[in-house]
Amino acid sequence: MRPEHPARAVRIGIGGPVGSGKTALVAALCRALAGELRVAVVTNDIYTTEDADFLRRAGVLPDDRIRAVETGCCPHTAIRDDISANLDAVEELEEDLGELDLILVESGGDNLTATFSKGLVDHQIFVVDVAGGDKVPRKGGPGVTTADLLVVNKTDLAPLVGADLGVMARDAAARRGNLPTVFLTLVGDPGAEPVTAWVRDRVAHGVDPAAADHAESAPPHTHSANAEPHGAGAG
Ligand SMILES: Nc1nc2c(ncn2[C@@H]2O[C@H](COP(=O)(O)OP(=O)(O)O)[C@@H](O)[C@H]2O)c(=O)[nH]1
Ligand SMILES: [Mg+2]
Repeated sequence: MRPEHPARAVRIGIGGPVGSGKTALVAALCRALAGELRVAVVTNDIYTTEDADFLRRAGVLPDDRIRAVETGCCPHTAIRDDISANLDAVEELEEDLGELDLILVESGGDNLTATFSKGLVDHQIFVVDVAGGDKVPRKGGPGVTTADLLVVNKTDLAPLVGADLGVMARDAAARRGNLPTVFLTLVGDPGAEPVTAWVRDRVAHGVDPAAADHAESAPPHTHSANAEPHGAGAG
């Protein structure tokens, strides 16, 4: 399963609105994969270390494999515009722990416009949930339209909130072309089987050497003047 000569760990970003289930998905992935891969996690919150604390309490990984970045700003700024704090956290994990196979970076909860810089992660998962209404995939935005994997979580709640999964599947397909979408319930599928399989596959393919170079040459310390002043969240 492990690539023979990993240049560095595969980095996967997990973004999406507050409360959609990003931390719960990170926990599920750690539980499912920690026995077969060397996994570490970076969490992002605005003013707290809430998500890292949750993961540590849940015991999904040893404490030293979980790092918290306190963004102090809109979450998307820290994953897209000024990624230096996140890059530092990722690199510190690799320095302290030695070779790793997979680093998951959870964004602070944000709106539908948030995406990760390619200088920070190799692949991105965008998590929405059915409780936000079945209109969410139709509304589009870069998270929904361009993420490498779209996860529509909390399908167990669909009957309770009147969300039509067929509509969500149709709209997601229309927005995303050939990019994959999976429907998930972490209540019914605590191992997040389809997402775990997708992540396992990404790790098996390893890091594209060009992407590794790109990450090293990316200008992480620039602070975008046009960062959008909205969308703050703590999830
Ligand atoms: N019913 C249901 N609740 C879920 C599911 N996934 C996550 N949750 C709950 O949704 C809430 C928010 O999840 P969390 O992972 O903190 O969301 P985040 O803000 O995106 O990191 C928590 O209470 C989770 O237990 C799911 O599939 N079904
Ligand atoms: Mg969270």
